[in-house]
Amino acid sequence: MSHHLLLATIDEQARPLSIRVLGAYAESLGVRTTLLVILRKIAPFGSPVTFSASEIQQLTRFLESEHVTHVGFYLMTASLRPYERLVRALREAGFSGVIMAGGVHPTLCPEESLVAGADYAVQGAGEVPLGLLFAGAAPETIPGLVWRKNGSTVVNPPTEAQRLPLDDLPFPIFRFDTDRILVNGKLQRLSWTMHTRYAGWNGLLYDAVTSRGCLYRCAYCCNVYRSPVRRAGVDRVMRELVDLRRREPRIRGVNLQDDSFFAGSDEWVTEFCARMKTEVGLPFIVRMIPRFVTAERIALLKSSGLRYVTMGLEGSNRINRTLFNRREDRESFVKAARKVLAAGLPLSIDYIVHNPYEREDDLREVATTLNALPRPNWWIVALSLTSFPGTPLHERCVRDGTLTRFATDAYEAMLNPSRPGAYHTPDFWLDLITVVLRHVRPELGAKLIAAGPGNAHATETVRRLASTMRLTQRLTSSVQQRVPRLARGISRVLRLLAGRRAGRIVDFF
Ligand code: B12
Ligand code: SF4
Repeated sequence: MSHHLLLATIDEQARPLSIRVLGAYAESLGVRTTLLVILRKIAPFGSPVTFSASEIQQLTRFLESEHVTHVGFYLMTASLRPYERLVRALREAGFSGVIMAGGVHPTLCPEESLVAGADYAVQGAGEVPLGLLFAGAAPETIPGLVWRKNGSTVVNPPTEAQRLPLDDLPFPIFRFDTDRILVNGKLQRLSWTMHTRYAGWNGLLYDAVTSRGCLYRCAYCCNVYRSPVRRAGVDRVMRELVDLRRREPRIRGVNLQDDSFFAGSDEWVTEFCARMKTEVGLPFIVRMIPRFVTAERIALLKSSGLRYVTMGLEGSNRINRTLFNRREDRESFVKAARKVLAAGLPLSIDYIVHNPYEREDDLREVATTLNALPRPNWWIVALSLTSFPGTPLHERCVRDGTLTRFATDAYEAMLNPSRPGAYHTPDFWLDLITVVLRHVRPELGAKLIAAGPGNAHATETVRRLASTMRLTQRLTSSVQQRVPRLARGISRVLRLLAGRRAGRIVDFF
């Protein structure tokens, strides 16, 4: 019987990069592959992701009618429990094919990822284990495979053999009307229209990875590939993007998802830039690591299409050093951020909030750091600290007994600060750092920071400014979705009004 592999993911957005990459490899082996995106909001504490009887029925019908022989799930930590429920339901509904999981969570926590009713889990890169499974290899010979033997769980250690040269991998699947999406209770074809509705950025950006691994070891991070970073040759990257342009001219840009794209050698970056401009001609986004930012690199990347940069500040110097194990500090961050902004590029800054280890001094330092940046071309993406099992941060929190002080939970409420009674960053600092500072002049910023939450007038000012600015953001993004062409103008007017208000307030201080 011929194989049919359904590769699935549970995600907030229809951007299934991992299964696109793995699915392309399965197809290159001659295995018919269909991708399935199960769209779900990240759950808040106490409201687990569940599946309705009708959803299970539609999935089971699909598995039957399309003769699916293997179901493979990509798992982040937060998808483990929903996956467990789904496996139970599919088995109860009579599905008898192979069920397995891979991805970041099985790599971090292999044993628990082999849930009841499933056959296998895979630790590390999935291409080689998947190929061996389809070739009928004995489980004990498959690197990274997690399987059962006489009722107990066996974890085969991952090996070097799993690390295929990135240049040899086929281009990720990127197609419409073949794959499926389960959204609003209905299993539907993943068409271009669905993609533009659910993929974020109106579906116009193509997610790509050119490397695996990261030079750093931040204590909260689940980067399972670590150092050394393995990178595809520029030629392989260009062929993928040129092919994309030919097959999908509706794509308007590339979102490079590499953890440390910017840490590539000067030669790699220079060749990438030259060929991106001449051969691909699409604008792109990258994540940057502050110490690797130089004015020359920024200029080079900008001239070849770089439009927008994401970079992490994450915490104060004390938090970065003593808790996060980050090698970057506020000096390296400000230096790099200024270079990005001086080049006229918008900068999105990741910052970690609701950290039970933070103190007032840390928050004041972060606010002061951000207040040193020229306005208005930057903003904060606030991420709630989540302690993921398998990370050094988690080990420390278990030792310290602090897990229940976290407002998030890796399994039940990943990045969603909803645990009752847990620690939250005080509103004054949260509003000032994540919303207000970038909209007000540095003099007002400095006054608010110096006044602090103990000053009733400063507290009221920050609260009022933050609520006006949040309303502005909500209005702009709602207009953006409905009438994209009007959004920029409306946003400018609203910002001007908010700015006037802030101007009146600075006079008051
Ligand atoms: C791109 C990316 C995204 C993309 C695409 C997601 C995806 N993976 O398809 C988007 C933007 C959607 C995304 C969103 C989020 N992400 Co994200 N993301 C990444 C990133 C940077 C790269 C993942 C990737 O595609 N790599 C390339 C592929 C080819 O490698 P891979 O994923 O490891 O897959 C290989 C193996 O794992 C295995 N494999 C994978 N699936 C399967 C399935 C089977 C059956 C088998 C056998 C093998 C197998 O084979 C693959 C090929 O070798 C990772 C960091 C990282 N380096 O992993 C974070 C990461 C996965 N994200 C993370 C998080 C927290 C999020 C968000 C919560 C972030 C946010 N702020 O909103 C959301 C949550 C989305 C949700 N579930 O609702 C965390 C997950 C932590 C955890 N323990 O769960 C990570 C690890 C970041 C980190 N450093 O901590 N993300
Ligand atoms: S720099 Fe980013 S990807 Fe690398 S270890 Fe730190 S958080 Fe993870």
